Order: sequence, then structure tokens, then C-alpha cells
Amino acid sequence: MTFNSLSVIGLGYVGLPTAAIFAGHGLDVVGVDTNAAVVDKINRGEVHFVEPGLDKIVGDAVAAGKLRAALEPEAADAFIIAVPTPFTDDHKPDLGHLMAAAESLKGVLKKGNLIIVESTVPVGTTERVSVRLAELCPELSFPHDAGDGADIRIAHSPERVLPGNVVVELSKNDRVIGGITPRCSERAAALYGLAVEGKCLLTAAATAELVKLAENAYRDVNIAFANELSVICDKLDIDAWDVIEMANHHPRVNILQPGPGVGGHCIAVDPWFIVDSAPDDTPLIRAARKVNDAKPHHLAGRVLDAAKEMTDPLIACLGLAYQADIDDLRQSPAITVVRELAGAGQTVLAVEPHIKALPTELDGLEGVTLNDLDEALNAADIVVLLVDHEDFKDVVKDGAKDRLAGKTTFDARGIWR
Ligand code: SAJ
Repeated sequence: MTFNSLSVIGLGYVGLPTAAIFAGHGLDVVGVDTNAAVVDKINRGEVHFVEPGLDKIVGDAVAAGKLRAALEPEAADAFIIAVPTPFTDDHKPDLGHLMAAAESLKGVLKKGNLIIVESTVPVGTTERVSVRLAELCPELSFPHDAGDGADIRIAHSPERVLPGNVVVELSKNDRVIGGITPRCSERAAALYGLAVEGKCLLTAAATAELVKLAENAYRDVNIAFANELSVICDKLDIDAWDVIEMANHHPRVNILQPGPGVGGHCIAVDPWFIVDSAPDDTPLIRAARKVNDAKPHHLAGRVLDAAKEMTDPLIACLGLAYQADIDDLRQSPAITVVRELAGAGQTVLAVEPHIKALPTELDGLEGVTLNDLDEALNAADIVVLLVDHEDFKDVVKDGAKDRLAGKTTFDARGIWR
């Protein structure tokens, strides 16, 4: 049986591009989101966040009548759940959105349906979804209980796309697919086969859950190494990027890039899901989190030391997003730096070309304003580069003029060397 219709629950950074790509391959796709403004926007063929190439594929799919958005789930052949799975203040997984999304399928599920959990989840969650739906839908059988012969098939297939390159990576990346049973994996692979060029690697649900968490914890640990090295370099007055560039000439060394810290909704969050599952066996993963979380404070401390040597300096902070060329501010270390500078009584000229107003974390903070790049560069005594946005790259070589001349600079991304 092939798939004609798909419902994607959660129209955020992963769900919306996923919905658009399947619609572009001919499926009738309904995207579901609880935010009415998002639903309206998508139905007008527009997108609600910055992601290269996304506006075109969403616009085309809506215009072709293959993609529409709704507030409630509707019957479909397959469902993909792509909602946020954040953590609580004490670093425990918060599965509230995920379980609510799963529960919203009660009443629309029918025999033969496939459900895929794409959200990043702690080990055991896909099975929990199956158990919960079995409680809510007693007329249907579910794979944790009925095995391969179940009415409903459920699998975990973690998204692995990099914000800023989502449209390309969604179709090119290999996919890990972990079904609750082998048949569940095969059905999920058949769905992705309609739109994904990468390989489908089939495994069990729990293995797929840990694969995704391991990928992000691995990256966090490696970034922590680069960040720790850069703190050492600051102390020894050595250029960290020189050290890394030269060390990386070794055939078996590949050190990542230091930065102002690790942000986003993935790398800064997912390692905690492993810690939560194995609290006594995760010293390295915890240490990496601690090193990366300390990095913005280290940077802010250095800027404040420089500011203390001046009278009422103006500090330009370039970039608020958590990484280059996107407007995503979630868990952004740049925001932590700005808050810390403002909290110490400094005047901060924030520059973020991808947003039109200060985010709530900074709005109303005394001493912080949102500025355009030229205003901030002209006025600032200290310039702190926090995000390697394209717009900031040619600041040092704007014609013959060095726009940083005479200013104290902190280049947390190493792009002005
Ligand atoms: N960062 C550094 N130095 C580096 C690389 C990144 O400081 O060398 C910083 C970034 O500036 C950013 C943070 O780390 O603040 C995280 O960025 P990232 O590029 O590592 O990745 P994310 O969080 O945008 O996306 C990650 C990706 N996972 C891996 O690369 C293993 C992506 O493939 C996942 O799909 C995504 O998490 C996710 O949704 O889980």
C-alpha cells in the first residue's frame, strides 16, 4: 500500500520543511500546528522563520494545493510528529508537547496508519507513545503489544538537519529508522523513500533514539574541547584558531571551532537526555555541557575587564542568533553575553540583521538597544563579534577602510583574523 496523504504535527524548524518536501513529491500534506498565526501564514504560502530556500518550497507546495495547514489533526495515511522536546529547569526531558501531539491523534487514527516520531527523545519514548495511544484507542492494536501484525505502525526517525541547510539536508542526509517492530521500520522506510535521497538505516526504536542523542552529545563534547582550548589560549595569549588550524594538519586530528558557547535547541539540550537515563555513567557528557555553558560567561568577563579600563564605553555586540545566517535565538550564548554585559551596567548596541525587535530576554533591559550594523560600528568603543553571519564577514575589509580601527575587539568566532 502506498502513501497518498501525510499529516505533519508541528510546523517548526523541522516539521515545516518536512511537510513541504513531501508535498513537493506529490503527497497531499496537512501540517498541524497549535499556533493560529503560523497556520494562517503557511496557508498564505509564507514561512514564519528564516531558513534558506524554505519560502520557495512552501510557497510552491501551497500554490499547487499539495500543502495546507490546520489547527487540528485530520485523517491521513501517515503522521510525522516533529514538536519540540525541551528540558525542564533541572535538566529533565519535558515530553509534554510530544505526548500532547501523540494524544491529538485519538479519533483520527485508523487501521494501516504509520506514526513516525521525528522529535529527539529519550530512550524508551517511542514505545511510551505506543502504550499511551493503545490506552486512548482501544479499538486499534499497537506494535508494542501486537507486534508486526498490529493495526498501527510506529517508528522513531530522528531528524538530523542543520539549521541554515535544512532544505538540502532533509533530502540528502541518511536516515536512521527505528521501528517498534521490523515491519514498522520497513513502512517508515517506504515513506521516506518517496522523498529522501539518503540511505535509510533500519534498526530498533531504542537504538535509533540513542543514535540521535549520541550524535549531538558527540558534537557537544568535541565543541567543548575547542572551547576549553580557546580559554587556555586566552590565558596564554596564543591565537586559538592558529593552534587549531595547525593541529588539524595532523591526519588524525580534527578539532572543531571555539565560539561564544553552544546554543540552539539540540546540542545544548539533548546530552541531558542521556545524563537523565544514566546519571551515574555520564561524567564526560556532563563535563562538556559545563564547559560549553561556561563559555559565554568567560567571554563576557573578558569584555568587562576591557570595559573597566574605559569611561562609559559603548559595546557593540554583533549577532544574537545561536549560529550563522539564521534568526533562531533559542539558548543562544550571544544573548547570555549581552545580558551579562547589561547586568554589569554596560551600554550594549546589539546588532542582529535577522530580527526586527529585541527578544523578550533582552527587551526592556536597561542599556540594551537593537541597532543596525553601521550605527553600532560607528559608535562603539568595543566590538564583540558573537555570530559569524555573512553580513559581518567583510567588516574588516570594507573597501580600503578598516572599520574596527582604534576599537577594542573580541572576535568569538575567529572570522576577522
Ligand atoms: N558550534 C561551535 N563550534 C563548532 C560548531 C558549532 O561553537 O565547531 C556552536 C554553534 O555556533 C551553535 C552550537 O554549537 O551555537 C550548535 O550548532 P551545531 O552546528 O553543532 O548544530 P545545531 O544545534 O544547529 O544542529 C545539530 C546538528 N547535529 C550534529 O551536527 C551532530 C544537526 O545535524 C541536528 O539535526 C540538530 O543538532 C538537531 O536538531 O538535533
